[in-house]
Amino acid sequence: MEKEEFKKKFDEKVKNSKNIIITSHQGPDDDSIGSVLSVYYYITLLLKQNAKIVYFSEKKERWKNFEDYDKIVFLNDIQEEIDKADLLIVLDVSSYSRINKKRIQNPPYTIGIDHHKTIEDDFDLHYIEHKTSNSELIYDIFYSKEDEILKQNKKIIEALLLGILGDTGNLRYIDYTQKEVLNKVSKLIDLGKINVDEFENKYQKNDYESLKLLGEMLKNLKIYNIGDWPKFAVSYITKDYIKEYNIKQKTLTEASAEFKKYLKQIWNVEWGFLLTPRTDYSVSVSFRSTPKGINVRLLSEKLQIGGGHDLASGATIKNPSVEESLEMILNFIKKNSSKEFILNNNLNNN
Ligand SMILES: [Mn+2]
Repeated sequence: MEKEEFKKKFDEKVKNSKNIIITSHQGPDDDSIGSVLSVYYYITLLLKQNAKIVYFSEKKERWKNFEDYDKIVFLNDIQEEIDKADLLIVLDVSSYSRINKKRIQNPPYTIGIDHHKTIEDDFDLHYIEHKTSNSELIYDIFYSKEDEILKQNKKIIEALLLGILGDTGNLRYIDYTQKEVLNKVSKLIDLGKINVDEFENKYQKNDYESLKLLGEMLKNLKIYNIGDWPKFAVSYITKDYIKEYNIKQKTLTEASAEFKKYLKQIWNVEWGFLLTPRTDYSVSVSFRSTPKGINVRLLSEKLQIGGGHDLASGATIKNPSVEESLEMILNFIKKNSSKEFILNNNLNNN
């Protein structure tokens, strides 16, 4: 379906609906929040209809400086809201099971906009196109010809930028086939008179505790050189440390996300992993690799602890001890050759 045809049907459906719910995947990221807000603005400001944004998720502080973030309702179960709706709009995901605790039952007419390759459910009206972000796609469909509206409503520009910058890692993960996103960002920051540094400072923040914990991860960082394996980096946080400093799960998640970037940023080190304790007496392992490193999906599969992508995988070891879990992985590496794990540009990153 063409963009224009989709937009026409979308407008028509919205105008004929009384109770519209907008949602996205649980555990929202910047693109998810940018998507729901920018579609909410399209419906309320341009189509002059009412809509409600609901999430099955916990509310995060991160977006508190965005206008209308406080209008988003975060619930432990959104089925009841969906039962009342006659139109459901699902953004940045195409699945009835990833938007609620349990799979949505008896959904009303559903419209989806998604930039991902994996489509779990076919919605009644669906627009799918592979773009850097769902927010870029929303700009293409609803706002590319609305310069005046954007100029008058900086909050729409900020929602779109939030999503685009989020899924492109502040425009770092763009390849030449996606170069047109730069023109769109250029136009958006011009229309909104945006100072990018100032804008990013609205929400790209860490808690003090998370940075202190990141410091502990960096302190524990070690480089290993074993057999024929490419050099690798390892760090960990022990259960004792978590207990002693009363580290919250949220802090651990935030610090881990920040630390994982460093695993790929050391000269001559192409892969690595981070071990952290879980609350359920197991240990979580996050593997990262560069294309010159090893297939970390295969490694976690061979260790029989997890899976994921070739360059990023995750695992759970059913042992409460971080130290013993590390020993287990190191023993496997010592006993096995790296041969079958070395990446030969046969990457599969879907
Ligand atoms: Mn996205």
